[in-house]
Amino acid sequence: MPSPRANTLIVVPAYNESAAVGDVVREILAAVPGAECLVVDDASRDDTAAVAEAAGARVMRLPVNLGVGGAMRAGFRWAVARGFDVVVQVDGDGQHPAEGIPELIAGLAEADIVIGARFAGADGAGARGPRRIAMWILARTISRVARTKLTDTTSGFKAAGPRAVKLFARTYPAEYLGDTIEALVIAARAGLVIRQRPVAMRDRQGGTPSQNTLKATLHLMRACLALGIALTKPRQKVGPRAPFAQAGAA
Ligand SMILES: Nc1nc2c(ncn2[C@@H]2O[C@H](COP(=O)(O)OP(=O)(O)OP(=O)(O)O)[C@@H](O)[C@H]2O)c(=O)[nH]1
Ligand SMILES: [Mg+2]
Repeated sequence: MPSPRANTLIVVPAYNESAAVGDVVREILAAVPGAECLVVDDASRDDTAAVAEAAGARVMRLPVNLGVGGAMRAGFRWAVARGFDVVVQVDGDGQHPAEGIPELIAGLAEADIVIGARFAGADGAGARGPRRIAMWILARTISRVARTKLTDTTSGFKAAGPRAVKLFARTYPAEYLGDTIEALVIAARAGLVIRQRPVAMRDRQGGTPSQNTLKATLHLMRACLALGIALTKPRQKVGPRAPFAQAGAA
């Protein structure tokens, strides 16, 4: 009998994550038995690919660095080509505890995309100044477009059901910041149902942070600009939502 998770692919975009990615893969395979884990190694300069493979992941090595969006699009295409209809995105630095994955997958019973949202401060409550304003603009605008309250729109911890997987294999934005903001806008404007579930997140478990506070603030301000541009693009078409009984079996 096939495992209940046999059609679930966990995709880990990874760039120079050899310090953490091994534990990340082992934790995923233990938390979601039957699922397959694909690490998309985005032309890392360390041995991310070898470490991930040794931990039990399938590994796709990109010859040039495409960024998280390009890596995720490659992951979604890989998923569609092999018949996976659920894709969960998990960071390679250990910030997303794998025990939260079944909860996100369970949420796909009512939604096409389930975002793992950090509890506090995600909508700007704990931040100050321009950072807070940028987070507030993102949360408000995307909530309106998605017709649901979303507080953590830049979260990289997300589950995509069958309609979203097909849409994203075609259109997942590879542009700068596209992997979070624009992907949600494309999905919402195509009529997909987006929901969030609260999840715990940890500190990065090794490797080097990609951003300091100033960079993170600039990143959020650019995200607001990217949001404006995403809203001007044509809408994508997707088919009707089919019942998705398997996802409920957590
Ligand atoms: N494919 C790909 N993945 C990347 C790239 N840069 C970062 N990542 C991965 O994307 C995920 C999130 O990146 P992080 O650097 O952890 O970003 P963050 O969580 O916002 O910030 P910190 O953890 O504080 O550094 C991790 O799994 C990274 O390895 C890239 O250029 N390409
Ligand atoms: Mg991180």
